[in-house]
Amino acid sequence: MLDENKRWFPEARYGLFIHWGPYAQYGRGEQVLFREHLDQADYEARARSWNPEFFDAKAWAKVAADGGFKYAVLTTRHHDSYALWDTKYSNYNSMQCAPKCDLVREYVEAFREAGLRVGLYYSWADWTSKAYWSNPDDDLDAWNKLRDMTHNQVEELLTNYGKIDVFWFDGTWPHPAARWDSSGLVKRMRELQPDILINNRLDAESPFTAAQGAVEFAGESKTMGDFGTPEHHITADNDRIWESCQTSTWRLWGYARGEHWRPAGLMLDYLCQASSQGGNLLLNVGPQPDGRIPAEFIDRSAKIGEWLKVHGEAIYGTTRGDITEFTTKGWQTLRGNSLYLIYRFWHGEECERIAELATPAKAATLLSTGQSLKVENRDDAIYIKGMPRVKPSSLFPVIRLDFGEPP
Ligand code: FHN
Repeated sequence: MLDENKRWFPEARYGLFIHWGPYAQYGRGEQVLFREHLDQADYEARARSWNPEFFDAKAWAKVAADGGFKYAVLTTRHHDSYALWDTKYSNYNSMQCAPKCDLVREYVEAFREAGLRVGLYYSWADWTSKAYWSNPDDDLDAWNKLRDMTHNQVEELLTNYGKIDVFWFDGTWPHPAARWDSSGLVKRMRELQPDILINNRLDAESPFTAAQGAVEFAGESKTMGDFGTPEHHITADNDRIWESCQTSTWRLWGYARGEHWRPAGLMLDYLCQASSQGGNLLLNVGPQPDGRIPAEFIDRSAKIGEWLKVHGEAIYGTTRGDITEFTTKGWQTLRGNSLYLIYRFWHGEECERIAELATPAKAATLLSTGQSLKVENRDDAIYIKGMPRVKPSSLFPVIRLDFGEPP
């Protein structure tokens, strides 16, 4: 059973993932250093001079709030090891380099002020480190320095920035939890922030990661952490809470110039699918190198935010629905005595037949318009009548079936 102080997470359903760092200057995603075998010294020199002149955390927070997101997770350090905060364990950070700004502090303060919960992403990986790419036994001093850097920086982030709601690890591979002392770090994290939710990317050699269909390079653990993190896919985990992370462009997480953007309907489909299976969606954006969020994302996110203003009760705070016959038409969620039918397409029929329901329905409401629909409870099924022939919503129409007093 989830602690009372952590139940906000599965109820929130919808989080904004933000991948941002000096790699955005290249416009080719967040892994350009590694994928294109760039010269480390050249990359670092360009990173040190990176200065996002239009960065405005309050503007980011407004986009998130308008989009209906309930929490956010910002990359504080990706695999290139550049830190977006004033860390004392490395001068390769946004305070000592060109921005002269603690970007993490700007982010947490602006998003809290906008009413969102704040999460921090931190990669165990340091692609600039020889020790990271070596067998730790070859040079234990170097390995221990790398591991201690990780522990110290995480402790800094959980000490100097107020209440942190989510900690999102990444990049354990190719080293197992024992090498990182993941358990020891998690123990310390819970001492510092008792209510924090920690994801499961804590062990590159977890049997779950390798054998049970997880995304093997994600370093997921089945036994450690508070929630699962299926990446680029939506796979329900019946044993614990989980959150699917998805990109808003083809598959890159960091800013990609000229990349194809997924349509708002597809992004919303991810959210409805995850919610219908009892999980969260962490939808990613990669801000531009100048600090602005791409207009293409703002446009799509606002459309979903508008839909959530009218239909959010079918998403936030719901649990999974499981009426098999409806699955060809859309997604379904449950909240108390209400069943929500989320239509991925509108068939234009005047009547909807829902079998498999033991309890007679008291009322049916088309959320998109507020219109009450006629309900007939017959022996074989519940019939909803009076549905408009024309699709009533720009994205996914929703019908709420009430089996008790309407919410
Ligand atoms: O290598 C990273 C990748 O750049 C990105 O940060 C994703 C987000 O979950 N995680 C790793 C790939 O699993």
